[in-house]
Amino acid sequence: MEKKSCMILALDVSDREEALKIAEDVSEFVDAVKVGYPLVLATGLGIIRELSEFAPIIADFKVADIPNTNRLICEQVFEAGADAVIVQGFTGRDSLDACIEVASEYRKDVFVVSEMSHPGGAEFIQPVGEAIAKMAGEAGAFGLVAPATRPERVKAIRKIIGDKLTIISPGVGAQGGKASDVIAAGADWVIVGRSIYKAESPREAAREIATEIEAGTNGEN
Ligand code: OMP
Repeated sequence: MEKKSCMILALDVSDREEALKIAEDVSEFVDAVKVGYPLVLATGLGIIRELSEFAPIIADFKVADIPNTNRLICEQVFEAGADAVIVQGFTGRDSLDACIEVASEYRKDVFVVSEMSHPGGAEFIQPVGEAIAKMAGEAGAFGLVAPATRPERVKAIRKIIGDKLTIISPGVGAQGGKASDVIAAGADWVIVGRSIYKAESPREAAREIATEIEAGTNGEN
């Protein structure tokens, strides 16, 4: 995934035509499209290959099972054409290793959730977030998912992992986070869903956020 706009679209719509239209309209302003349960359960796994025409695809299935089941899930995800998969880290090192083994067989990437962006993310996963981040680095994951709603946590996680892993960060817009703040805190990419796909013009909404990120990274705000 090439770093240009520093933005990933979370395409959580449930209609195939709408999904394809939005992906095409915003492709100029996003470096990847994240596809998860809402869209895949509504339209089928084949949507991954259709969308890959517009951008690299991150399959967000937050894989969280025993190693054998994780392996079977990841095989399906990569056979379907995804470029990366998002997995949970709280299931432990053996479960994560299974995902990373499959990803390396397919020459694909794994992102590990280290802390979640919603208020409930502070209840159980935040206290172990830094340990998960450290484990993900040791296991050879490509990157982490860390919350744009708490840029100070992204900063703390970045300190632990150094430059070893990339950080993708959801929670911008609808959940209250600001794209340029979390990029300044150490995230490589922001993940944006509703603020783009629910906008009257998804293309204009994506353009605005991309401009904000660019201004922020140039030290203009
Ligand atoms: P919006 O809140 O609509 O911008 O969407 C955020 C996207 O990021 C959704 O697809 C969420 O499922 C996802 N997400 C979070 O919001 N918080 C997290 O902690 C982790 C994820 C994720 O793994 O992508």
